[in-house]
Amino acid sequence: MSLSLRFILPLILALAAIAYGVVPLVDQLTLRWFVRDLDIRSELVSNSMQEPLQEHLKVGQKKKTELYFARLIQDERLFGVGFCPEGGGALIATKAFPADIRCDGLDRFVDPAARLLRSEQGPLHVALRTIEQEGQVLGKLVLVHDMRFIQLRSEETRQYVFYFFIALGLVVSLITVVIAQLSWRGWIHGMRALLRGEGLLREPGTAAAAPEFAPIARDLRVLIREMEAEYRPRDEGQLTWTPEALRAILHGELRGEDVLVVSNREPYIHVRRGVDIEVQRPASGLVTALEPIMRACSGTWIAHGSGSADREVVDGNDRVAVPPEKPAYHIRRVWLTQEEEAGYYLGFANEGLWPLCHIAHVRPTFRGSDWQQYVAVNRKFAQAVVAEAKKPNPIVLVQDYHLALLPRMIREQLPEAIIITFWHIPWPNPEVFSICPWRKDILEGMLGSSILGFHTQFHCNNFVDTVDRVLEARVNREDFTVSYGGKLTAVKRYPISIDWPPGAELTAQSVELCRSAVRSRHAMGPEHLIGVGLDRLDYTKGVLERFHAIERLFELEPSWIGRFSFVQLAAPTRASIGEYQQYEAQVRALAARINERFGRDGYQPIILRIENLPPQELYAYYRAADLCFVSSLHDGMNLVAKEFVASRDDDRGVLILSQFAGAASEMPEALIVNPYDSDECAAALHLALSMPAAEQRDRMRLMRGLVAEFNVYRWAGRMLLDAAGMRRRGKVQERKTT
Ligand code: ADQ
Repeated sequence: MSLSLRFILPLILALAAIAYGVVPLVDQLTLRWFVRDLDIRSELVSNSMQEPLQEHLKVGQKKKTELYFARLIQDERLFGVGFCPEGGGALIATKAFPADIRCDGLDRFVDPAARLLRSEQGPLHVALRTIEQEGQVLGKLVLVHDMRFIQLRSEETRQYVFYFFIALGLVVSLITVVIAQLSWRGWIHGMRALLRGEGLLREPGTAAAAPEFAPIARDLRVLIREMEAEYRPRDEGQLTWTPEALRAILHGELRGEDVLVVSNREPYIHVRRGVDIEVQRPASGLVTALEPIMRACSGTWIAHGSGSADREVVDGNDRVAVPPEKPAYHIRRVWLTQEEEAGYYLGFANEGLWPLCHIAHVRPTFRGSDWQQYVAVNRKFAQAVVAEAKKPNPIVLVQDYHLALLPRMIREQLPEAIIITFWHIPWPNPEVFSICPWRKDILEGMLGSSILGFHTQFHCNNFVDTVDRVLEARVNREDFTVSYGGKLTAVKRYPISIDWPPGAELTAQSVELCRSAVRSRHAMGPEHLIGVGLDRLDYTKGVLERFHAIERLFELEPSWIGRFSFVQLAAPTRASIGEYQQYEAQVRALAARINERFGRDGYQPIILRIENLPPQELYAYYRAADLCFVSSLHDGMNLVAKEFVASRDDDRGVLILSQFAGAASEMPEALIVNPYDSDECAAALHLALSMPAAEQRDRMRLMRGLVAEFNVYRWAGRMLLDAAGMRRRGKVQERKTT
């Protein structure tokens, strides 16, 4: 309202000013018209008087002439009539005839400008007419018209004109205000739509901004890009990623979201020990990263119930609350028969997909029966996800190559879910992947995901190339998205990492104590140098190549014999698979041969411990070591490299790292080697053993900085932030279509 007033008042004032300017003009104009009318009228009156006046004058009846004149001036506009006889006779005139019109001064009225006379009685119009008879001039007739009526009319006109302009002003103002209001509403509506993102996103099938908003939409897009660019470094560089930061994301960005994690391995395993039930927590980076999410959002973790007492502790819905000491979320256990486990886990996942994805020269085995179990178990997991989802649009975090078909199966039943699949192992090139008889099904299964994550950009590239080769999909290499069957999947890099800082219990014992404990355990002297290797006993980890490199070191630099030992801690894994049994045998045999060749009384060059060790013990080895050797033939990331770096708060120790581990792209300060090249590896071992403390410190500090910043909470946090972004974009889309 006030807006309207502010708008109308100036308009009315402006129009009033115009009116005041216009009125004098109208006055002048009407006066000119009236004078012309009076001239014509005088002409008419004088013409009509010609004959009666001649008659009256002929008989010389002055009286009759005066009476005749008096009758004439009954016309209200005629003020006076006079006659000046030719030859200087006395004026014959009506009573109120103006005194300043005299017969001897009539010539001044010949000029049209002088016909207007301002007398005491007001403005008068004076017209002269010569009266003749038969060619003889009888005298001059003087007709005086009263012009006061003109004044009155002019005033009236002035009023009308003024009111007209005021009314015009009001009407124009109202129309303007109505149009302005309508346009304003339209503009605000368009602007709000724009701010909600409508017309901003350039996605196929979405409406563009109205043309008049195009420049603003363009500016907004630039602004958003700048803000995003500003936000990312802040978020990635300055935010310290901790379990609390993860929780904050969940409470801020994903408040109220239903979060489900699905993995083959469960975060807590219940194992029967006699009459007691023991709770085991598998040492896994994945559990470390995802547990804070589960705790913060009270989500559900769906996993294979593999513990001997798992069935005993679940409720009627196969659920158990964990952690046992302070329950915060649920594990929903999926039960598998022995056949299912053999076909799905050992068979298709670990004899098929695992060697297929790792270039370790172990031939993948694909059996139709394994595949059937793989499909059936993935379906079982999908059913569990659907049953556990509290909303139709949960955020589901699917883990690893055991569950490649799951994303699509979930998508079919929960089309609105945000599914983030993380592939923990490498992705091979299209030629290698094409070996798989079910390559199409696997890719289709994975493309049910909203986001598909790999450790490195190289693996993302391989995946996109494979899709391009195998499926009729639309691949966008600019933003790394794949569009298949009308659904879009973003392929992104999320390098996994470890908890930072490592738990206090892991670094509680000083490096010196750790070193002396390891030396005394393995009967080493006080100056003895220690190398460690720490892996699941898997052929992809390059344990044989590592031992060959140690043998080569002793050949090339025999001075290290007796002064350096390598401790290999190997966790048994997939022991029922023939390939793994053979590998273990080869590792044992090679270690024995090298020990035979270079060992001597009380000195063992390679110490091989094939057993599962608790994290404290692993960290004691990391801290005691002078070097850690990671020689994977192919590895998604390799957490051992990061754990070693995290354990060295003394800034000492050298990391030798395979160029084929994902970690190599993140830690160039390590001594990067080709594990197939035993000479190069031997040289790296020699360099590491002789590296000055200052160089060790410089390299270690850089690597520790990286692991601190790019820790596992960031890995999970980035995925969740992207899921939140996707959800926001989904909401914008929803608004657009409603
Ligand atoms: P893994 O192939 O298992 O993981 P890795 O990342 O090195 O490989 O993790 C091994 C884990 O096992 C480490 O946490 C280590 O401490 C532990 N470990 C090793 N020896 C052990 C022993 N003797 N006793 C107990 N624990 C032992 C897969 C991919 C990797 C990827 C991870 C995470 O193959 O490339 O880095 O997932 O995504």
